[in-house]
Amino acid sequence: MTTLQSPAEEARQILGALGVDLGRLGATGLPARSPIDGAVIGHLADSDARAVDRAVGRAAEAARAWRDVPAPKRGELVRLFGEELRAAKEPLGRLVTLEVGKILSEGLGEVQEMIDVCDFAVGLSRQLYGLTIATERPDHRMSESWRPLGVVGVISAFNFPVAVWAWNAALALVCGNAVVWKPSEKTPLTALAVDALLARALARFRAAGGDAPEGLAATLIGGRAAGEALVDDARVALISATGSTAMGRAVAPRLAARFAKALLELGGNNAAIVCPSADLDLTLRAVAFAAMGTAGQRCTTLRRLFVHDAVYDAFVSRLAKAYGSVAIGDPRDPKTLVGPLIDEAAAGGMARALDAASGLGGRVTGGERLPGPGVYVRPALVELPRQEGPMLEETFAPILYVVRIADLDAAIALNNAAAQGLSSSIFTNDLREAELFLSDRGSDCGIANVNIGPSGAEIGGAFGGEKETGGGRESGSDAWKAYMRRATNTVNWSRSLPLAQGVRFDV
Ligand code: UN1
Repeated sequence: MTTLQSPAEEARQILGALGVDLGRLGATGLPARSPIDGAVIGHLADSDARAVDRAVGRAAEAARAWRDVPAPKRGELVRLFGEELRAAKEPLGRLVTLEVGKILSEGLGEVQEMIDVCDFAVGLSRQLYGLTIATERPDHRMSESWRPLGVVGVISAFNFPVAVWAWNAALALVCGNAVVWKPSEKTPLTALAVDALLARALARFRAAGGDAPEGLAATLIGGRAAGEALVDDARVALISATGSTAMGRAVAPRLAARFAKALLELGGNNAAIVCPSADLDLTLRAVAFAAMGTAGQRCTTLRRLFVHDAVYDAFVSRLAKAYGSVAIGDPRDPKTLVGPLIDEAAAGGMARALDAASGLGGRVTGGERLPGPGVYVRPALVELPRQEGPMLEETFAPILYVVRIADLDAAIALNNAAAQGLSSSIFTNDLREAELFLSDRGSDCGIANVNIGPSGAEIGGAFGGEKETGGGRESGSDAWKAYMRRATNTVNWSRSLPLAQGVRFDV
């Protein structure tokens, strides 16, 4: 085993190198920890409602100036930010690993996802297309155009502490908005690092004559009170919130009460179906990554597996071997595939779910607690006689429930029986099965894949899901429209006033 530096020491070094003022790390306030050993890296001041009020006030003013900057010029700021991310990919990726506990290749992948969405947003900054619409009236022109919303609030979760903010911020900024971010209180340090990198991009943008107002992008370190103040602030036009369904249930009615826009990215209880014709080597690798990767802490993590009777015994025994042998430990060690859970509460949730599954006749492989410091567990494979109990709940931990199936229609019904509808997969080489899964009668999720696991989406597609996942879509495709308001514009360039629908009103 390679000797590695203490996570706290290494995190401080990286923060300093990335331009974060280490003076912000004090002895009181919100603790920032590394799950690698559970040690506190430092404490940060907790933003109160007044701090939120000030940041939103500045952002509202900034948004009024930023909307006057042409969109392709706004894209230039995001391009510069993408350059900063490219230059800092290695240390920032390592900081993600230190603060979240995901393995280094996933930490780097998270930064790559930020770079990708910046590139996407830069292209988009010249493509915020509206429509020209046929009008029934002569010498009239009808069109649709897209305008900035103003202030966009982003509330993000610990598991993708910086990428999810980037999906939102890169798009929101090219769309002409100011952004106020409340990162998870479990991951404030990566947020501060990203904030420092954005400050560098802003400085370069201004030095080149760009007009970026103060307060355009604010980062508020804080807990629930700060999040609530952001959600309730009438000047915030859209809240994009990523987290649990419980969080969404608390946020959505508050936004509805003030008719604000909501972009919700909530829980997932993602499934995959393994059919008799599946390439089992490929399926094994896909299932292992989707279920055990990020220690089961992605919203797209594979949690439910339906395996056809014809391949069940052969496949599940191989899978059990993989669960027994996967390397667990310090995520900085290149041999490690599964790092720590974020905190003790996550291990508690996992243990409770496994107990409940055993009570239902589940056969559990793995799942045991490993020695710390830090919360390390062996991922668990749970063979259940039928889908019930904890299998229908999202436990944010590496538990994969497996159920034997005899027919595809029944498996699709089981896939769709979850309360959430984020991501789903089928493993098959049968065209008819694949197309059925993707059809109207198939998966009801926002993401449906063939011969790929449910996690690890690229930013080019719209990301999000249905039902208790919240319905929001982020990153690619036309997700940008969520950050703008649509205006339908009709221009009469004739000398008369024909009314629509043939209505007469002659005064
Ligand atoms: C999340 O877990 O909140 O598809 C986001 C994926 C990643 C994003 C996950 N691109 O797994």
